[in-house]
Order: sequence, then structure tokens, then C-alpha cells
Amino acid sequence: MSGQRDFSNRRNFLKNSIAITAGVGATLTAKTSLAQNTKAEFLEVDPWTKTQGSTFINPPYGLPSRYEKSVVRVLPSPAPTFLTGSRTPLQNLHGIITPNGLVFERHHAGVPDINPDHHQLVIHGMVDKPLILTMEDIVRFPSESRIYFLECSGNSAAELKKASGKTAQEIHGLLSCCEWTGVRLSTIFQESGIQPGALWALAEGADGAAMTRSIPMKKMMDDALLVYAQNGEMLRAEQGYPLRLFLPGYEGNMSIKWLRRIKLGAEPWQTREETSAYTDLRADGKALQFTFAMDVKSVITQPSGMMKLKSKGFYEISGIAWSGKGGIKKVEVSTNGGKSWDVATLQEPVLDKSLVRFRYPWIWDGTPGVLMSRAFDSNGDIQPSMEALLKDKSPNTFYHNNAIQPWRVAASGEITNGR
Ligand SMILES: Nc1nc2c(c(=O)[nH]1)N[C@H]1C(S)=C(S)[C@@H](COP(=O)(O)O)O[C@H]1N2
Ligand SMILES: [Mo]
Repeated sequence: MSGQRDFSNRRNFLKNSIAITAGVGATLTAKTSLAQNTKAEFLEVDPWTKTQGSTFINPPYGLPSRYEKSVVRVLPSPAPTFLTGSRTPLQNLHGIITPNGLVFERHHAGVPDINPDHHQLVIHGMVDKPLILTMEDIVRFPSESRIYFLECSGNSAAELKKASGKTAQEIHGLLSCCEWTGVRLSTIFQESGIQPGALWALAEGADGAAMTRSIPMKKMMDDALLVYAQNGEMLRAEQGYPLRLFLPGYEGNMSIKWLRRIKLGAEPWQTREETSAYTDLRADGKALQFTFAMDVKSVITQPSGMMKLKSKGFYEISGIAWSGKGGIKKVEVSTNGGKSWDVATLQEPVLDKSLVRFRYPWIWDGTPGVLMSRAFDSNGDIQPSMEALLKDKSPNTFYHNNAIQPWRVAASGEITNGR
């Protein structure tokens, strides 16, 4: 596969690829592409230009264009024996923000219907002054908005054994990135006080699963947020309405939704979600507990599985990178299955513990190849190959798959999971 990178002549973009305006994987339905813009009918007035359009606030809460109906959350296919959650259509998204209606959902006992007027948060245990806070109390505290990714520690887990999914959504879609708004836990603890020796906090959800996890107080005092809004509006019910804990960079299950209780104590509580689940099985038979931060990872989303390159020529390879241990320093792209790597451009803003968009210009010469990306973070970590990742793990390992995703490009232009 050619790695030709001479883009000095901008006309190359169109000259080499007639179908460029249709985009990867789209069908060319327009009368003509820009590159063929020589015929007079291109300037014919379309019917929608000759009539009045639909009126304002129709509907009052806006929806995507009706031509975007296929861009939805899906359950993994084939349907799993246990429910893992709906997945974000990563291959259809642009930039770094996940729109609220497409944020993946993971819940262990369904989505509760909580009236915010009846919701309370209890802060107790090793505090000077226990608190019962209503939603009205919580929104009165000083607040902040931050862009962070959220990834389920079981994301991409099925791939650890074999190629499981076909699309970026099916394989890696337990991942989202929103602007989250709320109150720092450190602000709340100023109100309650913290007793000496309180090194851990227990967070509990109000759903049927009463999801419960122990969290180091160091994290709670560092950047943990009590979140009530996402992407500018109040939380969606499935994201924890009216209140969730948010632990930037940590595995998704610790960001307890429908948060009802925080208890401070001296030691972790050894709950079900940190003993029987969410531990990492190693090759030596032992299980690692409390592996909180998500590892450095990236995936190419355009082009990706189930898309088709229509013809030879220019394509912008684009994808997302993230690390729960800090910032993305660099992303490299390979178009030849890892034989050689080249540095991709990181799109601003490049924020810590957020998705980062990377882009890489590529001219496909029509031969088969394998597209890969690998990310480097501020912690000094490099995204591993699947082989390297599995080296120290038990064959039954399940969580924290951050291995490189290969996408196989066939001579026909068809792109498939190269695991
Ligand atoms: N109360 C409660 N909190 C929860 C869960 C749950 O089932 N109940 N699921 C957890 C898991 S496993 C993940 S990955 C994230 C998913 O958050 P999201 O549904 O907003 O994407 O929420 C976490 N918080
Ligand atoms: Mo999760």
C-alpha cells in the first residue's frame, strides 16, 4: 500500500478521487460530484428551493435530519447472552463530542424514573457533619463544566478472544465524550468536613442494582465531579438523571449513576463490583483489583469496518484517541499493517482525559492493506498490539482491552475487522 504523501498540489484531492464529495461508505446520489461539475443541470433549481420550508420549533425539541435515521445506538450483534449495553456509533461521529441521544448506556438493572424533587444525596461516615442534600441544594454550589471521555472497562472485551464485531460501534462503542457540568466533590467536602483517616469513599446508586464502589479519597479530592448536566442540558435518564458521580479517566462503572449516597471510611468496602466483577485476571492466576484508570487507546473511525472505499485516491483517515492517565501526546497511523508508522495530526482542543480527534491524509493506491492507529500518552504509555496485551493476562481476561485495532482493506475497497 502506498504511503504517498505529496499534498502540495491541492487539486490532487479531487483529481485522484472522483467520488470524494460522497464521502467514505456513502452512496453517490447527487447528480454529479464536484469533480465532474461541468454539466449545466448542476445549476437547475431544486424543488426545495421553490417552496416555503417547514416552520419554527417543529418539533419543539429538535431531532437530526430524517436522512440520518441510521445513526443510532445499537446492541452488539450477535446479541450477547448477557446484556452489555447499547453502543455509540463512533464511525458516524465527527470531532470529539458525543451527542446526548447517542451516548452509550450501561445499566445493571434498567433505568430508574427519578423525580428530581424527591432525590436526595446523603454524605455520611467519617465526616464532621453528615449532610442530606436535595437537587436544589446541589445546584447552588459553585460549579464547573469539563470535557471528559467515559469508557466501560468491558469495552472491546469480546475482541480479546477473537474478532467479535464488524463496525467500530459494535467493537468499541461503549465509549462517549461529553461536556459534563456539576460540583467538585472537594467543594462538597468543605461543607461536611473530612475526619482524619478517611481514605476511601463509598458511592451508591439509587437504581435496582444499587451499584456500589469504593473510591480513593485522593481521587474524590482531585477532579471528581457531582454531575447534573451533560452537553448543556440536564442529564439524560439513562446517564443518571438527576445526579451522577463522575470520575475523569476511571473505568465507567465507578461513575455511579443516580447517586444517592457517599460514605467516607478508612478502607475499601470490597463490594461485589470490585471483587467478583471488574478485576483483571493475570497469567499467574492472580486477579488485579482496583485498576482504576483506563489505559491509552485509539481507534480509526473513518474509514472503518463495513465501509467501502469507492475508488483509488485521497482519503482522510480520522479517528479518536484517549487516555485515563492524562493527555494524548501523539498518535501514529500505519497503512501497511504496522510495517511503518507515520505521525497523525491532533485536532485542537487536545484535552486531558478527553477524546482527541486525529487526522491523517492518505492516498489509497488500490492494493490491499491494513489500517492501524496507536496512541502515546503523557504517562509514557504506548497502546499495545493485541499480542503484547495478552502476554501477561489469563486466557479468561475480560476487562481493559486497549489493543490496537487493525482494519483490513481489500482490493475491492471493502473494510473489515482485521483482528
Ligand atoms: N447506579 C449505577 N451506576 C452505574 C451503572 C449501573 O448499572 N448503576 N453502570 C456503570 C457502568 S458499568 C458504566 S460503564 C457507566 C455507563 O455510563 P452511561 O450509561 O452514562 O454511559 O455507568 C456506571 N454507573
Ligand atoms: Mo461498564
